[in-house]
Amino acid sequence: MHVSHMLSQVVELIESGQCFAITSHARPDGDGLGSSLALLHILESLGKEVTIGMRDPIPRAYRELPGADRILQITHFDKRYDAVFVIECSDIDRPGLLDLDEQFLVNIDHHATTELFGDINWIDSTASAVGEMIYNLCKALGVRVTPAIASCVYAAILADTGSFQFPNTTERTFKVARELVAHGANPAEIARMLFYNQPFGKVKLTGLVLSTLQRDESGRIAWMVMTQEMLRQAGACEEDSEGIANYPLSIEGVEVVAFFKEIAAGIYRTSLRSKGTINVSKIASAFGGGGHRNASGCAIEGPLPEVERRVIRKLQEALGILPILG
Ligand SMILES: [Mn+2]
Repeated sequence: MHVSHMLSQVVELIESGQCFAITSHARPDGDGLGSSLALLHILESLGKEVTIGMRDPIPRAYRELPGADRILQITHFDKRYDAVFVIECSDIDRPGLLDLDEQFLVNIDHHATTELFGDINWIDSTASAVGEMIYNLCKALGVRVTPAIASCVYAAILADTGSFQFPNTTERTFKVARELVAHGANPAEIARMLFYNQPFGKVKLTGLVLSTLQRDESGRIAWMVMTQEMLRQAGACEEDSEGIANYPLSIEGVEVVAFFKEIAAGIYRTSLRSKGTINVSKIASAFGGGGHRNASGCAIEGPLPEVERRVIRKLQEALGILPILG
């Protein structure tokens, strides 16, 4: 179905309904949060009643976004809405909320691989972020782009394009960003909020984790480890490990990074990041996880040396460094 047709279905639904809810995926990120909050402001400026709820707490970097204090931490929605907007979720389980399938669902995502679990599915894989889609929705509804809407959408795009560095950054991304700034988004202020606002313990933790950095003989695979002891030593929490996995991608020649995080004794949540052609979601799937081409994750049990060996072996196979074992 054509994208503009799906958009007009969403517009009609919003115009005819009164009572809506919004959610995004568990462990929400910049696009999920920025897009959800922008949609909250858009719906409220049309006089709709809106509840916004997510399973997990809001990461510190996003708590200053306009409306962030409105996000409820919930396990389920306790009434029926005219529709629940599910933002940036690959399937109906991603929000981690109970009984979601009993609601009328609007699935809004920019990943072509998303499952069509909604009663309405609006998927636009040409959008750099769901934020860009929400901005189009705002215009389609004839809602004035307020500074709050502009700031939330800008934050979503800034997060999902890696500050306009990733391949999803297009001419249209800059066009939208320019319009958002014209409508009151402040790039320096939003960058400060997202990137220059770190807790002391997070930067200390980064140092401890980076001290474990290794690479394989090819120089194309780098990996590092975080232990519970490091969290204690740095005075950090697990949320503070977000983003550390990207650091080794800055190394010349490194194409893929594995970051092994001890989440309990003998269990390692493993984040995979890539900057080349290797699709790390396939590697994560092989270990029962998932994600995207350039960022994925899985949880693996075992003693650390064995976990490291298994993952690095798979990465070496994927890069053609080692033959694939049968
Ligand atoms: Mn996104």
